[in-house]
Amino acid sequence: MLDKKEIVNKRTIDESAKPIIEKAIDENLETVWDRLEAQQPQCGYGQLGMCCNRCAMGPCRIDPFEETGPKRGVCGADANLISARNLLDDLLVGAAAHSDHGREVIEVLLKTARRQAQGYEITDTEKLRSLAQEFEIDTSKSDNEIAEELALKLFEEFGTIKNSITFAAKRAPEKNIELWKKLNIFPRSVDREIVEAAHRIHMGVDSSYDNILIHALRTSLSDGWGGSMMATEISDVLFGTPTPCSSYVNLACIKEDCVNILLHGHNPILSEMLVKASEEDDIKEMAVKVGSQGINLLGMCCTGNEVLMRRGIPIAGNMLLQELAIATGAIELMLIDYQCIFPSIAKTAKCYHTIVVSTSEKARFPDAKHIEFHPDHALDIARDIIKLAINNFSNRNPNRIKIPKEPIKMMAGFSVEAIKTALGGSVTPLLEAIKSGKIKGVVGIVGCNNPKIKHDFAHVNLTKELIKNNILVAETGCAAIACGKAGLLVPEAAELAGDGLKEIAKALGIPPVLHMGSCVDCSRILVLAGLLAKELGVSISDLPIGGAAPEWYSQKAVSIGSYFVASGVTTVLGLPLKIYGSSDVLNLLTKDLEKIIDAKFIIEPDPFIAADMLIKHIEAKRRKLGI
Ligand code: SF4
Ligand code: MSK
Repeated sequence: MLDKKEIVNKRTIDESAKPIIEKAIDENLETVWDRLEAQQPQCGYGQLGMCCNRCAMGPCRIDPFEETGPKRGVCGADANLISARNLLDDLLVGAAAHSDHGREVIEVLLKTARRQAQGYEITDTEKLRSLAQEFEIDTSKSDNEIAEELALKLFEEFGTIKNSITFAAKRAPEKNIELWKKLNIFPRSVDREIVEAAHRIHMGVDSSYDNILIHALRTSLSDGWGGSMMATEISDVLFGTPTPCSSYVNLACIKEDCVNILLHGHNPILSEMLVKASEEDDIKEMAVKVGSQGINLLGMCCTGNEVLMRRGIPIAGNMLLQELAIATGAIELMLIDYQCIFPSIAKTAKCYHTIVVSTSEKARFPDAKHIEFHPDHALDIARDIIKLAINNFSNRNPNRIKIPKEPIKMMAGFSVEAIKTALGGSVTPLLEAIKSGKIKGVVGIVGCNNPKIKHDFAHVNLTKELIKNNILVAETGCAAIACGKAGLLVPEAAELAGDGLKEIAKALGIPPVLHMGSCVDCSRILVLAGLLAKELGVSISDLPIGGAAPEWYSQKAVSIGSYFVASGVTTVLGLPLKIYGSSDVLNLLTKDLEKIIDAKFIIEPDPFIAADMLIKHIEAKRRKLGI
């Protein structure tokens, strides 16, 4: 039997989380780690991807090891097919989640252009105009006219008329496009690929596992170069393209003397309005009148990353900290939009005074107060939500408040544009540094937390190993928050890097680990890779780069990992895909794919071994390029 300290140390490496995990244990608060424990042993068939619940003849399961066990489902599907269909099912959900988020941002752009959205404006007109050029829109028009036409054209990226995703056609290197066309995986449109994926996995449609997996690559490309990229770009147009900013991270960002409002989920469209409303004088006065020192807005997960990147709003933590933030007893209100929010979060909040406010019509949560977001009166909604938080300040129980001590400084805001600016206007100096060997390569570390892995352990150790070996790391999502908490997102962290990377980071005054944004902002990593490859005249797969999702949990991460691989970026997953029941599917994704697309998945939970594999991969790519 482990004692409390041992339990805490087994769960996380985050020093700000440890005292709150202890508090949760003392207060008998159920958290994600308790629920994981209660689920043990988890279903072996499920872990191997060998159960199918797709139709009413099932559920069926395949026993890949027992000689006498069933080898086909009732319909005749074998282990390969069941596993591939399950994987595509996961992936299409992830691609849909990113892309539906993108669509909502475009809807706000359209309403903003038509002056039907309260509180919104076009902030980055330069990006608006450069996107207009990509979409062949006459730029002599007014900003609002351009924005309206652009929004309507972007909606077509979801439909079936154009048959080609514009960003993929215009931003990917020629060699990638040629290969995608040859393999018939060039993405045609966002909705088409996702709906077709859902169609293919119906019983009696696509019954060839490799054909299903090929379509999985196409679906993921429609996310990375489509839905996610649109979400990123249009959020930049509306709220500003990020530039480097300093802020703070971890649970110590919660302030005992302030009204604390936590912004959790993924879509910045309402949270941006909360930031705006929180700066209004009457709102500030109201917060002081209830005895607080003011309003303290805090981010969590990727809504947090969005407002961190653009507004420097401090971020309280990543996915596994959502319950712990509430357990500090000092959160007046948690605003949730969608994705990565525990369905039980409002039940957790009931143990404290925290009000959880759900805002999306498509994401209701039991026990949460629902205040539905509509862009036409977004600012009024934001004001009402803040007032609700202010009025809840007096309901705190001071005896139950515990906030850890030290917030950690961090830098964020490294959009591709900001990276280019830091380099003097183009990516050429980065390429020169790569060619000279001062920077050996670049790895994108992305994705979530998962209670099956010690919280933040894999993110932080993989990152440290890579920078030590002169590999620049670009991060998004919960990975970036993990490394922020570990003190790796400050220029001083250059001291932990190898000599070459240290020299460059110091000269530019940047961290050796660049925070590039939220999950949808993995598209920024694609854009950067595309620019580097185009400048060298090669395919993305020729570059000395890699990807990793060391602690992933989400279907969105399946899609991200797949569009990295489909774009030519070999990617390490720290948790296995559910494909181990089928050696053919496993071989295809982790071996044979390399012959087809010059990139593959690597499954490796140990961050030190994963780092070694990525370093070797990068060295091999360098040798092939002759650098
Ligand atoms: Fe079983 Fe086939 Fe139905 Fe899946 S689709 S549940 S394997 S009968
Ligand atoms: S929030 S998808 S846990 S990164 Fe984007 Fe974090 Fe993964 Fe959600």
